[in-house]
Amino acid sequence: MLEQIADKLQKVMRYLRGEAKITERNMAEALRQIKLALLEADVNYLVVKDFIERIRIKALDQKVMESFTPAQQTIKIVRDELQAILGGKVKSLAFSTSPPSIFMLVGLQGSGKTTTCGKLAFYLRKIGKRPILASFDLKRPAAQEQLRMIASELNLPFYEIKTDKMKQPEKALEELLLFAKQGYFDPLILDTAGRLHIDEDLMNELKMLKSILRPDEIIFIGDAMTGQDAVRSAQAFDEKIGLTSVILTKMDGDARGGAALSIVTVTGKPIIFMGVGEKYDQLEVFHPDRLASRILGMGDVLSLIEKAEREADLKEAEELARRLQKEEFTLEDFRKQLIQLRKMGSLSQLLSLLPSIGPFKNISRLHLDDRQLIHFEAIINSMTLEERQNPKIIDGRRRIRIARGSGRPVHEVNQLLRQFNEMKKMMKTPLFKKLIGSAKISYFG
Ligand SMILES: Nc1nc2c(ncn2[C@@H]2O[C@H](COP(=O)(O)OP(=O)(O)O)[C@@H](O)[C@H]2O)c(=O)[nH]1
Ligand SMILES: [Mg+2]
Repeated sequence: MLEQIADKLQKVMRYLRGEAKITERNMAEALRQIKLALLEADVNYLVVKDFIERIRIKALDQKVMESFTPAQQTIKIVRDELQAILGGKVKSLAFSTSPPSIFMLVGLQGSGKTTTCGKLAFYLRKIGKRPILASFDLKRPAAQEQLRMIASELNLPFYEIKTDKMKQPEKALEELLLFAKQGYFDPLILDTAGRLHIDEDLMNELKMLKSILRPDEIIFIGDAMTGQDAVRSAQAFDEKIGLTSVILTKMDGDARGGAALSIVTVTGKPIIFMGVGEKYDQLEVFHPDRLASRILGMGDVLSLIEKAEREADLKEAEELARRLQKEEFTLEDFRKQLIQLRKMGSLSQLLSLLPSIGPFKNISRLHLDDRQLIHFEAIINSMTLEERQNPKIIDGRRRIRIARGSGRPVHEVNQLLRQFNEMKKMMKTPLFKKLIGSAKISYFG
């Protein structure tokens, strides 16, 4: 996610760090590079222009230039401005004081509306709400089927609007509202029709839905992978029906970042969530501050801690924290840790949240993918207890035996031992301890 833009901007930040003084000259060079990076990332031209100008003014302020750490301060300015164009603060959904709240999802076909309806309901139920799903499509009443299947997969309530009822939309929607109200559901999440292109027909249908339902949120679902096209269609939807917020999907495939970095400024609507994969739990609250830090390689430790808090097996986390403090981390712990990491979701996704500096510099070299984790587990399972406690004794002969036992090649055994040592180093850092520790505190505190 956003690797391309992150790569380029981090290069500029390294350039700035290398300069002893910030002068108009090296500042101009840095700004030129930032501008190029943003334009290559397909960020809206006007957004780029404003962004660069604001940084120029702030960074060339006397106080910054004469300070002891001009580069650091400039980087902070870039970070803050990046956060600003991503929307500044986290925005929450607007729930109604007289339930059910109504959230209507709109967008072009294929943008991820139906999937996101499911993800959103799944997320809201997790935080204690009682969502209900429904779908309205005059042209293709059968479109409901997809949402019904998602609902049944996730065990979420779904209200079916019978095809013949679609002919009297007002009546059908009133019945739907009554059902939601009487069942104390909140919110009602409504999936709507999509087209490949914006057309009058669709807009009229959505306008009708809006005037009957008076939704609390009209959320534009934009496919981040389509870059400025997503921004343009958001604009068009906003002009025709009026939007309250945006969810960007397929951020997992969006290396450039053009949509995320433009859509808030261009439409004036906040991004509230982002989709980061096809699975139903791959919807994340959109944190402009954390994302800005992540793009600049400052890491997103808070997200990581939250993830650890949510998913980790906390008893084991505590035990691990204890062992880390005593520095007796063994391969057996590593094996448990691997199992835990697998529970926490895709490891590469997790590792990408760590800052790419200091002890974590080589993290991308670790190349741990989820299948490899399973292989590693198999290898460790083939070791004796003694070998797990004291990996130093694992010589060439033992490596061959372990490889045979686990059905993995010897070089993979070597790789595992190497990565174990790297991991051991990494785990001794205060940051990692804090991470493990926070999981402990939230559970035992
Ligand atoms: N990788 C990825 N795929 C997504 C995401 N959200 C949706 N999709 C996929 O996008 C495709 C279209 O989604 P769908 O919900 O049917 O779009 P709709 O036509 O707007 O209702 C499906 O294959 C989804 O699995 C996401 O955040 N990441
Ligand atoms: Mg759909």
